[in-house]
Amino acid sequence: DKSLIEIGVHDLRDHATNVHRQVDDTPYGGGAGMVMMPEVWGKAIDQVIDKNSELIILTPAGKKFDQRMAEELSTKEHLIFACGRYEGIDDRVRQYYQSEGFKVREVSIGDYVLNGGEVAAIVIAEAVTRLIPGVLGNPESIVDESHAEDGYIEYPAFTKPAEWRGIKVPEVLLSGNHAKIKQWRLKMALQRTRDQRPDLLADRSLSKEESRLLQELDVELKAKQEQDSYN
Ligand code: 6GU
Repeated sequence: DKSLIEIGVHDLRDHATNVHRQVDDTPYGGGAGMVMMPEVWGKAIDQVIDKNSELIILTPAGKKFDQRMAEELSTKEHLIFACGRYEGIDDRVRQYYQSEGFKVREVSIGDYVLNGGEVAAIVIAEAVTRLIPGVLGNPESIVDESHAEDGYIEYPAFTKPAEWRGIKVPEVLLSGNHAKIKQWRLKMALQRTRDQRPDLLADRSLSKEESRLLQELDVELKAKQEQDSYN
């Protein structure tokens, strides 16, 4: 509506070179599966590429997409997503556009296998476009979210009512004590990160307060385990 972004979708088969509209063929060297033909991809890409374009080849063999990459991509003028199917795209497509001076990257959205790169392209498009100024309603929520600069998972959120199906909102959030609330949120963020994403904590140094909060959590966990062993 605001013309902040423009997205086009293209059918690879429109660029097929034979009557069967074939886009894949058997792999040189043998083996299972089919490989996408370079000539078909070349014709398709040539039709949309210009000097501002960067080519992104979606493949489970690519570099893993993350928020950093989303931020970088959000500054680019034009992205072409080439969605691979089958056993992937003939590698000469990557080689050719690289040799022509284009930035080409192979990107994966995670360690699992999809049938094709189409859904991955949609995932990346959503993560990237929401970072473009003017796309998101409230720019502040960009800074405060999970995977923002601080590298922790976000703290849990609550809204009204203060009690729902017998479960109360943590008292501190109703206290109006903003320093206490900030500290509680950091503690919850640390706890969640340690429980769900220990990999995020592994390679970073903690501040004094963060170490203290984690120790507090350890003590609370031990106390809870003792309690549970009685019950
Ligand atoms: Cl980009 N493509 C496919 N086929 N599988 C994936 C992927 C991409 N990212 C994760 N798994």
